[in-house]
Amino acid sequence: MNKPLDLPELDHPAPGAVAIRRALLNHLIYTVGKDPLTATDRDWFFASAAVLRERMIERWMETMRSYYVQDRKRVYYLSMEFLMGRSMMNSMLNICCEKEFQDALDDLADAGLKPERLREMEHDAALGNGGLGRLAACFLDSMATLGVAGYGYGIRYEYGMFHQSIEGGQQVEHPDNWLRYGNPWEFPRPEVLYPVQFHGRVVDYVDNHGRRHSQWVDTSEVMAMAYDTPIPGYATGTVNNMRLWAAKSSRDFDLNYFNEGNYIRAVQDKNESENLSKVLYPSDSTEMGRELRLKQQYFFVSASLQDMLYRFAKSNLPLAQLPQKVAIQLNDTHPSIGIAELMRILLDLQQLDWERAWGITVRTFAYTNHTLMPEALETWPVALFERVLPRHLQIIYEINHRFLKDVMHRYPDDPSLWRRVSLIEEGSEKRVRMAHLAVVGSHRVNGVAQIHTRLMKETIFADFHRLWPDKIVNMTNGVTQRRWLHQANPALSDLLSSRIGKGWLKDLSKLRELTPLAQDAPFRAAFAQVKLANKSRLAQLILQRQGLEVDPRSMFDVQVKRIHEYKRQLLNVLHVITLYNRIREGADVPARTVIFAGKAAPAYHMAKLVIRLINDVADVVNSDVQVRGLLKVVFIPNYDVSTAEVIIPAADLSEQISTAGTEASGTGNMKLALNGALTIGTLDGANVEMREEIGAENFFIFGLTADEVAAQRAAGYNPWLHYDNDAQLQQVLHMLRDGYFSPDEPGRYKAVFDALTYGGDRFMLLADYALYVACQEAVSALYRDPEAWTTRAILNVAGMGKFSSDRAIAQYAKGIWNV
Ligand code: 4GP
Repeated sequence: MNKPLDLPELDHPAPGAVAIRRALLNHLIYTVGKDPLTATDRDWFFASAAVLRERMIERWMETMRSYYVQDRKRVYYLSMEFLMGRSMMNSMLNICCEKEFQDALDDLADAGLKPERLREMEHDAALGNGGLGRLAACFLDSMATLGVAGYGYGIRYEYGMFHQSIEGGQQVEHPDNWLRYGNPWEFPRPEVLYPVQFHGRVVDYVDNHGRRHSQWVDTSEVMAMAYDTPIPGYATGTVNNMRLWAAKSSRDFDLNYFNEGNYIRAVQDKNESENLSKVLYPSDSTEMGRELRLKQQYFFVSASLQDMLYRFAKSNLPLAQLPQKVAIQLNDTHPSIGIAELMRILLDLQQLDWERAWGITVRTFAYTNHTLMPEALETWPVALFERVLPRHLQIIYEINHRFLKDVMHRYPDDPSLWRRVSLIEEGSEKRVRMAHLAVVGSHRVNGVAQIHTRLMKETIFADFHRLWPDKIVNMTNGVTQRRWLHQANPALSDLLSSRIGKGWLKDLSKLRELTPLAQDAPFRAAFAQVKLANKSRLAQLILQRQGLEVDPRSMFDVQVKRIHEYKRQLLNVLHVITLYNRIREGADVPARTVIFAGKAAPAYHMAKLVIRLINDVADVVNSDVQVRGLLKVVFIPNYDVSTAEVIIPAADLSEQISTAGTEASGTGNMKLALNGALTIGTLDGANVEMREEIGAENFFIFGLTADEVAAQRAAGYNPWLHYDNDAQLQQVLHMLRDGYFSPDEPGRYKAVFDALTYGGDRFMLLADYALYVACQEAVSALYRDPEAWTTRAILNVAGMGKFSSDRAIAQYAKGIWNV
C-alpha cells in the first residue's frame, strides 16, 4: 500500500506544476477510478496520459477549426504503417512543459508514483515494420511542428509488429497485444463510419444523354470505423490528426441468418470481416502477395478517400479544384490502389468524363518509393484482382490502354519498351504492377536519398524517366530530433543546449555551431562523460534482459535494424569471427562489444538463420577465456522504438554496411550519428550525403561503390576469386561450414557457407570483406585515442543538421504538395 498524501505542497513549484499535480490526482481518481493508496504504476501512467491528452484537445480542435476556416490545402499521408512507439514523453515535450510535468511527478513520489517506472508502463504502438513506418511517424511530428495541415491515414491493427524472443538462440514470434490495457491516446469515432465494398460484379448502362457508365454492384461490405490520435507539434499550437481505420462488420445481425436461427453463423461472419484490421504483415522490403493484404490496402484507402472527399465537399468547390485543396502522398506502393479508386469515384459516382477525372487524379497523387529491391515491388495476380476489385481492374486496364497508346505514339518502333512500362506484366500468370500504376498516376515520384533517386532514374524507373524527365525528384529522408536526440538522449540534449541554446530543437542546422567546440577540451570531456553514462544505462539493460555483463569502457559497435541479407549483418559476423581469431592468436586490440538487434520476417529463413548464428557466435566468444574480455557479442531481443531509444545514444560505432545500391536511404544511420556515433559504412543511401555534411575525414567508408557493384554483376561476379586469395576469409568461412559455432549440429551453417560461395554471394560480402576488415582496423586504431575519437564524434553531431525530418517535410511541402 502506498502512503496517504496531503494535497499539493511543493517546495519550489515551477509554475503549473501544482496544477498538474492536482490534475494527475483528479484523473487517477475520476478517470482511472483508482484510490491513490492502491494505484499501480500503470494506473499512474493512465492518469498522466489523461492529463496530457486533456491539454492537447483544445489545441487540436482549434487547429482543425482553423484549417476549416482558412480552407487550407490538406496533405494526406497514406501509409500502411505508422511506427509511433511511446507517446507520453513526446506529448510532455510538445504540449505541456516537460519540466513542470516532471516536477509534478517527482512530487507525487510519496504517493507511490515512480516516474521512471511509469514510462515503462506505456506499450509501444508498433504499427510498422521498420524504416518506412518510422519515417511516417517522424513525418507526422514534423508536419505538426511546421504547421502543415497534414493528416496521417492508416490501419488500426489490433496486433502490431510481433514481439520477438530468443529461445535456444532462435527467434520466436509472439503476438503483440498492444491494446490489452487500452490506448489512452486514441479517440474512437463510432459515428465516422464508411462502407468499403469488395467482390461483386460490374454492370454497364447508358444514361438519358446516351452516355455509357459502369456500376459496381452485388458487393459485400465491410465498415471502416475511425480512431483519431492527436499529433502535437513542438513549440506551436498546432495539433494534427492521425486517423486509423478499424474494420467492423456491416451486419451485426444478418437478417437471413437470423431468420434461419443461425445466430452463430452470423457472428462468425462478423468476425471474418473484422479480421481485415486484425494484424500487421510482418515483412519489410518484400512483396506480400496475399489476398488479405490487398484487402487491407483497399480497405484503408477507400475509407480515407471517402473521408477526404467528404471534407472537401464542405468547401463547396467543384471537383476540378481538388488538386488545389488536396495532396495525397502514397507511402510506397501499398496505397496505390487509391489512384484507381479516385478514378472510380470520379467516373462512376461523380460521372466525370475520363480526361477530367484523370487530370484531377494525377495532379492529386504523389508517390514515394522506398526500395529498389525487385522483390519489393508489389504485383498482384490479375485473377485475384478480378475477384476482389473487379471494377478497379477494369479501370487499371483502361489507364494502361490510354497510357500505352501514348507511349506507342511517341515510340512507335519500340515494342519492348511498351512491354516494359505496361501496368500489366504478361507471363504464365498475368499480374498488375502496382509501382507502374503509382508512377503513371502521380505527378511526382520521389526517392529518399540522392543516390537512391539517381538509381531509380537509371534502373527500375529508367523508362518512365525517359517518358517524363521531370517526374522523379529527390527528397532525402530525415528524422525528428525531438524524439531521437532530445528524448532519447536527455543528457546530450542538455549539454548541447547549454552551449548553443535550444534552437536546434526547431532548426537542426544550428548544430553547426558545435563545430568549434570539438576543439574545446572541457566540452569534449563533458561529451565523453554523457556517452559513458548512456553506455552504462545500456549495459544495465543488457544485464537485466540477458544476464550478460558488458564493459561500458569497451567500444560499443552497433548494428540495429531489420535483419535482411542486403543489410549484411552477416558481413559484420564475418568481421567478429575474424577479430575473435586474431585475439586468440594474441592480437592486442581495443575491447569491443558488438551489439546486434532486429527482427526477421517470420518466413525469411536465411534472416532467421543469421539471428541464430549471431547468438551461437555470442555463446562461443563470450565464454572463451582466451578472449580476455577483448570481445563480447550481444543480440538484444525485441528491437522496437523504445529499445532503440536506449541503444542508439549508447553507440560508439554505427554499422551501415549494406551492399552499395541496395539501401534506399537508411534512417538509423542518421539517428546514430546524431547521437555521436561514428559510422562505418558503404557509399549507399543517405551515408553518401551524411559523409558530405560531416566530412570524409570523420567517416569510415569502405567497399565497392554502387556503380562498381553493378559493373561486377554485369561482368559475372565470382565470389571464389575472393575466397581463393584470402586465407583469413577462408578460415572464417570454414569455421561456419564445419560447425565451429554449432558443435551440437555441425551442419547448421552449411547453408550460409553455400550462399556465400556456390550460391553466388548475391550481396557481395566476399568482395567487400577484406576492405571492411581493414576499415575496422582503422576504427580500432582511432578508438585507442579517446580525445581524437570524441573530437570526431562531436563533428558528426555538428554535421547532422541536414537530416531533420523538418527539412524533409519543408521540401515535400514546396516541391510536391505546393503548400
Ligand atoms: C525502408 C528502406 O529500406 C530504408 O532504406 C529507408 O530509409 C526507409 O524505408 C524510409 O524511407 N523501406 C522499408 C520497407 O522499410 O518496408 O520497404
